[in-house]
Amino acid sequence: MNNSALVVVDMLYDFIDGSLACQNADKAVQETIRFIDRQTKGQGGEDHEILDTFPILFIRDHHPADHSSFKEQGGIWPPHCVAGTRGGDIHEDLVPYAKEEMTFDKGCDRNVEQYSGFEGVNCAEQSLGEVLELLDCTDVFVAGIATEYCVRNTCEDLLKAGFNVHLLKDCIAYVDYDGHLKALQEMAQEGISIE
Ligand code: VGL
Ligand code: ZN
Repeated sequence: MNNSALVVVDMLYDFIDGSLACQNADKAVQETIRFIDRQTKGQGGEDHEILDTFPILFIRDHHPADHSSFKEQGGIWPPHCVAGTRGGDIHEDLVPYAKEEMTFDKGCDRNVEQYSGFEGVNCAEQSLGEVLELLDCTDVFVAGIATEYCVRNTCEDLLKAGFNVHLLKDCIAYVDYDGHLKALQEMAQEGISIE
């Protein structure tokens, strides 16, 4: 039997309307909600047991204020997703789906750039990969921001760990359109299913 889950990568305000606002971000958020509704609602639109039957895991870029990836520290990015600021918060339309123990933070160590969310950790110090294993997942759907960075690195780590990876192409946002297309093409060649 196939067990599916959804991983939502970095749908955080700094990547949507903040310091690192990405193209297609608003649409990606709304399409992600539509995808969730399709998985979790019956034909009549009635709510099923959303979170128990279809796990939704959230990744958060979650940096200290002096993270090494920031320009002032010699990195390449403007400051973004600083822990405790609005820029690091999950979009409000997705908050109803985000359980604390299903929320995984990455980039918390000032010295480490961590694009992949695979080793992000929840409030119980469990990693995303560990929780997907505990849930007996075989198939992981991925939505999020940004295609070329966190989405790609997370998808590749999931694939390496043996999951079937389904990247939802309407549910992702990007820094650069050409970079996005190139990343999609390369991921498809690697065995990630673009849907
Ligand atoms: C990301 C830039 C900087 C990402 C994180 O999650 O895609 N991009 N930090
Ligand atoms: Zn970051």
